[in-house]
Amino acid sequence: MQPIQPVESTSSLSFRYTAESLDTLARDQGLLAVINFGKECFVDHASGYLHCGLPSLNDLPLTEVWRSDLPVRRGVCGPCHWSETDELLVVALSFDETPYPDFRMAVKDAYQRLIQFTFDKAYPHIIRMWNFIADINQGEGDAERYKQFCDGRYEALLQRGFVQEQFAAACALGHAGTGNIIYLLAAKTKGLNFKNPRQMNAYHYPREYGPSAPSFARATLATWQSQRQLFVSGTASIIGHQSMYASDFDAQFEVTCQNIDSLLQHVAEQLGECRVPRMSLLKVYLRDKRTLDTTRDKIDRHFGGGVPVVFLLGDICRRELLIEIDGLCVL
Ligand code: 3EB
Repeated sequence: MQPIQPVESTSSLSFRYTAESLDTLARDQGLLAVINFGKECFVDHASGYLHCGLPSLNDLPLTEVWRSDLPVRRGVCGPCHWSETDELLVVALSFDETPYPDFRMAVKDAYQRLIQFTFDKAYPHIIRMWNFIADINQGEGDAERYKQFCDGRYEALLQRGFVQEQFAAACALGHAGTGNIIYLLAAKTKGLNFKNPRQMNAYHYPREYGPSAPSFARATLATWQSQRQLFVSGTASIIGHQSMYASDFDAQFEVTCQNIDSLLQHVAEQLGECRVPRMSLLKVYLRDKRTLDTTRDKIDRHFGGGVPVVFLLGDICRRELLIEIDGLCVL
């Protein structure tokens, strides 16, 4: 009798939160990205490590690590730090707006460079965009920095020929420090974008939210050689286009979780899956660190206790929103 062969599974892309030292991590040949939590917001030009500007509220100092079992190449190209396998590309840049006439122009230039790079490297399909922005709620009316950010991102995407249906999953959070960082995950093959049945597509938000509606999808499914991964966008207490329960944290938490549930159910239906998938990795953004203790319990109760989660202190892009959750779902 032949012995049963163990099933070798090659991971195209995996994510974990770890307390390992950066020196230990650096020895991994398959490293695609290292994301540090903390007040600093920049791409470290020496190591390529990303610093997102949002302090973690977890007990252990965690770092986020992306890796692949496939051969990884990495490099620097102007302001862009990148890493790639044969099927995917990670590209990051940090920027300072001082040389630009306004924040919108700085964001537009950053996005143009990032998109150009994905085209040049022939990974034209954006799967997920992460945006960490200084003082995201600063400025009044259309001059609010988040609205300027939406303008700049939209103009760059439009100029490079993207249409609404191609906008990928994203998150956009603010921090109290200086600097802005954007990083993208892009692929050789197209992702599949999803709407949330409880929410209006963000790119259809009415004019009251700013001159350019936010350019993102509620979730994007990436199909890699070895697995399918659903990237769930930042999700908050918004029904339709309206923020719900402006000053009630507990109610916002409930609406946020219901929104994620309805998204996952919708995705399962669309894909013909008989079971609704569960979240595999979570990020919880809190505007006020005093809500941490209650949130920990609520997260365990809603998503189950075993899901890796980081709690980050950050500003959600609408002033009245107190919590946002995003994450990954391995299908
Ligand atoms: C919302 O649903 C909440 O502008 O990239 C969530 C995810 C939000 C992404 C973005 C904004 C973004 O409108 C905010």
